[in-house]
Amino acid sequence: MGAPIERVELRRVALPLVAPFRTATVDLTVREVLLVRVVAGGVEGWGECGALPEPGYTAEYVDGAHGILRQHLVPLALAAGEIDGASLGAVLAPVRGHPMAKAALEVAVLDAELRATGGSLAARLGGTRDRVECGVSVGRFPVAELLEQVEGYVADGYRRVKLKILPGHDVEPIAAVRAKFPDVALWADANGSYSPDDRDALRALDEYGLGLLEQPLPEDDLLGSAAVAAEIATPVCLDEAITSARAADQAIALGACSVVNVKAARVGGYLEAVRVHDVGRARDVPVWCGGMLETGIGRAANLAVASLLGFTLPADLSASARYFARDVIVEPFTLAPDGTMAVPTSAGLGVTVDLDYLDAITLDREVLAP
Ligand code: OSB
Ligand code: MG
Repeated sequence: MGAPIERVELRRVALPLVAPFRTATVDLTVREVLLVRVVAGGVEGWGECGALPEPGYTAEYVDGAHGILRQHLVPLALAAGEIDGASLGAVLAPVRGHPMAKAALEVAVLDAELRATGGSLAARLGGTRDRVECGVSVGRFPVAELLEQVEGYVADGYRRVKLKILPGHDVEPIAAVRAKFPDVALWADANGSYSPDDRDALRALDEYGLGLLEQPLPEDDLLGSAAVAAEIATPVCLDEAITSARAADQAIALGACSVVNVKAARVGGYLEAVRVHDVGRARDVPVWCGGMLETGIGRAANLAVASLLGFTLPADLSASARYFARDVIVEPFTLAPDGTMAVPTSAGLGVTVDLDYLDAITLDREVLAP
């Protein structure tokens, strides 16, 4: 099935962020991002790698993803002959780990395949909604600035606000936002920064009516997460810990979470993200689409997967302008006043890459061929 890959371009670009993004584990003012451009059967496809420049969120980082793609993943794909999105996973399986690098190659292959046949990625994944409910993930700021940021996002219409917290920087920002916006749907994301000994601090968050608390403990502490989930009223959601559909199934079975953040980058691709979604549906656990501060290329793919019916909570999918003064696609993504974004409907990712702008912000570009 499919066509042999003729060539693969690995391109690194840098986009300044409109506001800094600081979490317990990440500190960014520029989004440096690795893009993958595949040509198969004479048709081009694009993918975006979720990896950040530093290995603070998970172990992957831009240089590492670039290296594993150049040295291992792309050569395997080029040597595989006829290939498509569905068969790529088995071709890449000899490489352990590196889910973000694999996901970037997978989505580029899917985009090329779908642009050749005319279907949208959303339809290919089984998505049925034409609009997705959107939230916004806000980095850490001094409280006055945080309130200003949140005020802008609430005015824009975002359906919920997610705050980044860590021990010692939790109650103050949460209480301030809750006091000023009593009705806003509010979530908190700890990025694994608490320890099981911080139970009192975590219990203290129950007062603020949070919709969920994301990844309170380190990613490998599922039993600890189950203990926290049993002890606090706020629903526990896992992000970093959910590395596959199997991991999701086991985390839910253990009681480690009652909500799952689905990020295709973190689970190795959009096809596995659909399987995580299916686990959520089978176990009656709500899932929602997380993000990695993607450009319009990755955002298009996230909108496609978020259009599946099991994604029942607002996504970390915000308008292009929330991240960048200028996005890398010709038609930037915009938020409707009702807090939704349209799912692209044309072939593949359904977006047109702005090559002139991309060239202007390119740091490095290489082309690999058989
Ligand atoms: O933990 O969800 C996270 C961004 C980079 C790394 C980790 C996370 C995030 C976000 C951003 O929260 C969500 C977005 O893309 O808007
Ligand atoms: Mg998170």
